[in-house]
Amino acid sequence: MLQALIFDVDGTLADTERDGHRVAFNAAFRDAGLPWHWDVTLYGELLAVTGGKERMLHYARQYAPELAAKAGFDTLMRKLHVLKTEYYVQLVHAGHLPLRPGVGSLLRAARASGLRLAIATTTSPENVSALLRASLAPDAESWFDVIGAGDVVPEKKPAPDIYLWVLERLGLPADDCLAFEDSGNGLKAALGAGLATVVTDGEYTHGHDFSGAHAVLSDLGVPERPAEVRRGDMHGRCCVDVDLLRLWHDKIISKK
Ligand code: XBP
Ligand code: MG
Repeated sequence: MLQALIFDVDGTLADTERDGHRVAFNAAFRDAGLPWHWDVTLYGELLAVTGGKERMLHYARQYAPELAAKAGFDTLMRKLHVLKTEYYVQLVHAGHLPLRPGVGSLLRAARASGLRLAIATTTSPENVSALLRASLAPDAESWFDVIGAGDVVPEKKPAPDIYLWVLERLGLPADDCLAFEDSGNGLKAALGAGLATVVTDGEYTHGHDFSGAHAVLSDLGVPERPAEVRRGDMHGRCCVDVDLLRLWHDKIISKK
């Protein structure tokens, strides 16, 4: 029986990358006096590397190899990431990163129907707390039984580690849950943990390989603007509500 919904954060709960994380990275680079600037296009390419620290290291090795090779570079990256996270949290608290369509209503309805909620994300815990408080509700962190974020696991997405970490702490088998993702890396991670997954793609992930997803939608949909079904057993447009998720889950399990 469906017992829990597990949500990715960046790109799934909210469109946080282009106008959130990317802006925060550039502000940190500026403060550090680094001549680095990640424009919208370059950032879309760098998103192939999950984890902000890992993304900066990847960029430095490619564009500033002499700096990356210097002693103390790792310490510089960690300090830079702390600064970036401060800027990102400020952006979130300023209300610049609203939830995607249908996310708030689905979370509230799921909670009211007794479904458990969890988060499995590559982003840093501070970012999750800030987004839930600013964009969902001041007490929203307590809505989630488990929040798995950032460095709590050695391997980030597309490795399944964060989803396995969350399932273990939920005390549930993957078959009793559904995952929600926005990217190819995230889908791989969820599938790797045995989770049936609903994808809502975005500007940076449209066109990713979503093989294995139960459904691929433009977003979760709202009555005044139902979501576009890009792939799945529905045609046209839909709004993802608890009843539909239970129907999908029953279909998935019956095919096992
Ligand atoms: C997206 C990520 C994160 C963010 C930046 O995470 O890969 O690294 O881009 O956040 P998800 P940090 O889609 O799994 O939510 O700088 O805190 O890593
Ligand atoms: Mg994501």
